[in-house]
Amino acid sequence: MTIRQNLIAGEWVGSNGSENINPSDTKDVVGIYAQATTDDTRQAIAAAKAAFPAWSRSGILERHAILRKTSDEILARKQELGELLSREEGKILAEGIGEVTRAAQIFDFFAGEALRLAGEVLPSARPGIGVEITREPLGVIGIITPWNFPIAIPAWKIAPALCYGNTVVFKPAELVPGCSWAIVDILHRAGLPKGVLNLVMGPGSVVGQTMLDSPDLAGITFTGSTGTGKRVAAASIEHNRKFQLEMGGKNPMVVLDDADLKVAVEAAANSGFFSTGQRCTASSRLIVTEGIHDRFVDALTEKLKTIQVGHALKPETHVGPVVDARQLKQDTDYIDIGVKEGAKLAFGGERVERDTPGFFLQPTLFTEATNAMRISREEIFGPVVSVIRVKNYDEALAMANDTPFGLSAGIATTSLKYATHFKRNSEAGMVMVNLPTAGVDFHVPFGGRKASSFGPREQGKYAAEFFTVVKTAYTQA
Ligand code: UN1
Repeated sequence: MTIRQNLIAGEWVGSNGSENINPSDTKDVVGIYAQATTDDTRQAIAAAKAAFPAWSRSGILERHAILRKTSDEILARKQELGELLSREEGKILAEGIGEVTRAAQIFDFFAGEALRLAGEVLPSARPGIGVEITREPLGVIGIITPWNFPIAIPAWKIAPALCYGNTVVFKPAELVPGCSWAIVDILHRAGLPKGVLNLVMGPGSVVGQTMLDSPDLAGITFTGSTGTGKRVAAASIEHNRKFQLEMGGKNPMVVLDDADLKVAVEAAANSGFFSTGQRCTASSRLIVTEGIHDRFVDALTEKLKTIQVGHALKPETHVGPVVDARQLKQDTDYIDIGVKEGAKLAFGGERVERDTPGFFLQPTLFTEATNAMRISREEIFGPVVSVIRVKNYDEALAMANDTPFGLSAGIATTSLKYATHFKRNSEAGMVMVNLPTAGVDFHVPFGGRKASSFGPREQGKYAAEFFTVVKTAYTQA
C-alpha cells in the first residue's frame, strides 16, 4: 500500500506510516498515512510563515478560483469521498456523502466570500479626517480537527482561513487522516502556492504539542475535547495568540405535552443516535413533561427497535459502529455508570456482533434519569441518551440550562408561546424548534456558550471574526 504523505512547503514528504483502520471491519486497512515528527511540524510552520506575505496580498480572483475548483472537485467525487469517510469514521454512507456535499458547499461559500471582502469608510469625529476600517489576515493559523466530522470540520476551518488570506498548518485527528489528505491534495492541485497549506498528520503529543509551543502561529482553531481545548487555551495565552475552541456538549431536547409526537420522536432519534451519537450537537438529555412522557418513551422505544446497527457501507444500516475501541469502552463504562446511578435501562446497552469485526453498540436509552446523574452531566459521545421526567415547561427550561455546556438545545412543541420563550431563554449557542439539535447549515454561525465554546463563531460570514484582524486607519487629506 502506498503511503499518503504530509504536505510541507508544497512537497509530499514522510515515510513512517500508520494504518487507518475501518471501525466497521478492523481487518480492513483504509490506508497508510505518514506521521509527522516535531521537526516536520516545525518545518511546516516555517513554510506557512514564509508563504504568508505573498498569500496575504494575493488577489481575490486567485483565492476565489482555488476555493471554487476545490468545491467542484469535492462535489464531483462525493460518492468516492463519502465511501472513504464512512470507511474511516464509521458513519453510514448516506451521512458520509451528505458530509462531503457539505464540505463542497462550504468551499463554494468561501469562494464567494473572497469576492465580497469589504470594509467601512466613516467620517472621523474631527472634521477633514476620514476613517477606514478594514479586515486583514491574521497570519499563520494552526488548525486542529476531531475525528467525528472528517471532512466538514476541516473544510469549515481551512476554507475561511485561506479565503481571508491566512496560511495554514493543519493537523487532522489521528483516527481519520483519509478525508483530510484528500482535501489537501485537491487544494494543492487546484493551485495553492507552496507553503500556503501544510498538512501534518500524526499524534497530538508530537504534532499538536509542537504547534501549541510555536511562537509563530497567530491563531489556533480547535474542535475536540474540553480537556485538550483547555490546553490549547493555556498555551495560546502564553504566546499572545488568538484561539477559537469548539468542545463538548450535553445538549437537551425538551418535549412538551403539546408536541407532535411523531416530530418529537424523529428529532430525538435523529439527534441522539444517528452518526452513532458521535456529534457534539447530539441530544443526550431528553427532558419530557409528564403528560406525554410515557407515550413518548413508548414511541421512541418502538423506533429504536427498527434501527439497524451494522457495517457503515451496507445499505440497510441506519447506525454504524463506534469509532474505535477506546470510545466504545467509554460508552459502555457510562452505561454501567448509568445503571449504578439508578437510571432504568429501557433499551439497548449491549455490544452487538456482525459478520465483520467492528465496534458495534446498540442504541441505548435510559429512563427515570435525573439531571444530577453523571450520565446527564458528562459528555459520553456515543449512542447513549437519557430521558428525564419533569412536571412542566418551567422545570424543563431550568433543567435544560442546568449544565456546564451550552452548544445546542431543542424543543418539541406546537406552542408558539413556549417555542418563543425557549428560543429567548435557552443558554445555548444554537436553538432548534421541532428539529434535531444536530445537523446544522453550512452558511450560518455555528458555536456555543459556557464550556462548549470559546471565541468567535465559526462558519458563514461570522467566520471573518476569527480569521481576520481589524485595522482602523485615519487619513487627513
Ligand atoms: C452538525 O451537527 O451538523 O463536532 C455539526 C461536532 C460539531 C459539528 C456538528 N462541531 O459534532
